[in-house]
Amino acid sequence: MQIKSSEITPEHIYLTRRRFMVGVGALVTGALVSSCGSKTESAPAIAPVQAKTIATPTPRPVATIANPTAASASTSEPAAAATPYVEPAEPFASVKADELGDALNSYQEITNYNNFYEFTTEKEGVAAMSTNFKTSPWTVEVGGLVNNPKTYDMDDLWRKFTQEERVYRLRCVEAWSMVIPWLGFSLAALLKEADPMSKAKYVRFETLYDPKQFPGQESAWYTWPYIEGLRIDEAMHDLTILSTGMYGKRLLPQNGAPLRLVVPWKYGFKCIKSIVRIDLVEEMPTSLWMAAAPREYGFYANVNPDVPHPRWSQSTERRIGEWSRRQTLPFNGYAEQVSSLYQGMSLQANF
Ligand SMILES: Nc1nc2c(c(=O)[nH]1)N[C@H]1C(S)=C(S)[C@@H](COP(=O)(O)O)O[C@H]1N2
Ligand SMILES: [Mo]
Repeated sequence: MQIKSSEITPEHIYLTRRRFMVGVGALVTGALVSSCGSKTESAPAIAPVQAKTIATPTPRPVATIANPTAASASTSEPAAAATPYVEPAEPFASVKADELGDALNSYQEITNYNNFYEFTTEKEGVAAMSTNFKTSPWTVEVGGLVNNPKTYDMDDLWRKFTQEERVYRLRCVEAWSMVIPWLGFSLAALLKEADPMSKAKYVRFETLYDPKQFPGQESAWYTWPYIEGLRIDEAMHDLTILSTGMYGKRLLPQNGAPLRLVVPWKYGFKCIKSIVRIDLVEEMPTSLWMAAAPREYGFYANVNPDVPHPRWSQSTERRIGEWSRRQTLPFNGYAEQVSSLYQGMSLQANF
């Protein structure tokens, strides 16, 4: 698909076409939607859970988009424009490719090839090792330099923030990549609610620390828990989301359930999984990878074909499921949206 750059809006970038809300209001809306018999070709073949008894093969109650062309940026959109979220029985995405025309990776691929060192360093072993990981109850504490600190449980987050489908490329620093249809909400919306103080300059994220569930946390090679950070303007950028799901389903443990960060223009290790704390801070946080190997992993970690990792080139990558390598794109293909964040900064020095 060719889009003139003048026509590119954030909406075109991640192809958001579906928005969801949950809760009582949503369930009522769901009933209305189904009784109207609205359906679209691209809608998931799913029915609201509580409507099971009346659900017949046709017509299927669906999560339609109120008005795809009028859909606007996530943070200002009233929740009322969203459709009810109902977890589909089968993985579902409303598009088949990203905005560059690259096909989505399969649900199978995305859930069976993972980096999650709290479980194991074996990518193909994470899925099996994480099946019993306890994601409920789960709370996320938002605090630090904010006027409105708050502890959310996952229901609060699902209910309060409109969930959107966002198709992004994920580029691991190890030079492989995937195209993933995430479900999630704008981090900016959460941060606005927290109301950062003016001296807050960075956002610091922390993964659960629980060696009983995370055997990898017994390893002394790393400083647990996993920590990541963003500059506050990076955190507020429209492309940055907290993900709650993937392919229309709630996140599985191997992908960072119940809540993980997704910052598509940075290497995958910035996308911290299974988050329990989000703090606004004054100083640049030291991430687990910065602490482990400061010469190899910097704070910024912007995808950059021209800045090699000390031990390998970053100019090409292997898309999972493909044989030949592809060129790596500056900022993972999101340069137009994010390069202004780094104006006047050396991308070599700030790797
Ligand atoms: N807590 C935690 N978050 C993490 C990691 C990890 O080991 N622990 N690995 C990172 C790396 S290196 C990558 S590439 C992505 C992989 O995400 P995926 O398994 O969902 O594809 O998660 C990132 N987030
Ligand atoms: Mo990675």
